[in-house]
Amino acid sequence: MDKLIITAAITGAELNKTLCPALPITAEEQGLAAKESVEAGASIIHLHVRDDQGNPSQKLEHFQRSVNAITKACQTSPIIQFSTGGAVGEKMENRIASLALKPQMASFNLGTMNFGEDIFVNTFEEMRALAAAFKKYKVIPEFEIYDAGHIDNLKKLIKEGLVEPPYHCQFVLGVPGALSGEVSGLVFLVERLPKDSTWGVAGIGRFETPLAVHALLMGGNVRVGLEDNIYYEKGKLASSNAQLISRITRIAKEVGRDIASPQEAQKLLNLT
Ligand code: KMH
Ligand code: ZN
Repeated sequence: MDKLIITAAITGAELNKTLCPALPITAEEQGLAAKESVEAGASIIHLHVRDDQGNPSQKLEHFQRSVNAITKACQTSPIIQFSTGGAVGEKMENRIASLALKPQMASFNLGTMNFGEDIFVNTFEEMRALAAAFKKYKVIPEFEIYDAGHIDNLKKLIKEGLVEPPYHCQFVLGVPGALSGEVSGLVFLVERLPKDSTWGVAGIGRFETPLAVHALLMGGNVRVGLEDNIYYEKGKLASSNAQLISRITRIAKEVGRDIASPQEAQKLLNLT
């Protein structure tokens, strides 16, 4: 099996410090969280950024200052993956705009869906515009798949010639309104991927750890972090992103799956 790529989803767009005191919000806090996450075994930082008030932002200046803080704090630079998902309700033109900073990777959401009580909008017209921006700025997409139909949407974009291999797919399972986080769902999704795909799983809430363990045994990759789950165990908040990552690193090593360094992850994902 290839080495395990761990992505740290350190901040997200839907949470705040009232819900999760350990959530990194400022660029400096994100720098420290990224450093600790990389030291704990993460090779990719999935990055959402905030404005000076702590609200979700897609502004280039806010991405740039977080990138600077992460680069400064980390001895070994992780792969920084921008979120083009942003917060629910953010306009697609603002979500696309951040790609102008040419991050190595960025997320690419593959469909419209219920997202809790909200609707997360990703129309085909918007996805085509997003695909064009990824090509223009030569950014490698990570395809976010929340439900089975999103794989069909990816196949449609491939057929239209808008995206090219390799396809790195992230199953985000357990969002209320999309596919739940049962293992049978994960197996079904993996079987339906286009060939030339690599994949990982991000289990939301209580699905985080069980899905991560199944994925690492199945040869997939893993995303964990406070964006996806704020609890270390039932009723006990996580103290940091690194705490969640360390658990996966420990389990992976126990079952003989080695952890990829950022440089090894670059090779595995064809980023170099
Ligand atoms: N905040 C969610 C609505 C992504 O980063 O691309 C979307 C999200 C996905 O977090
Ligand atoms: Zn995200």
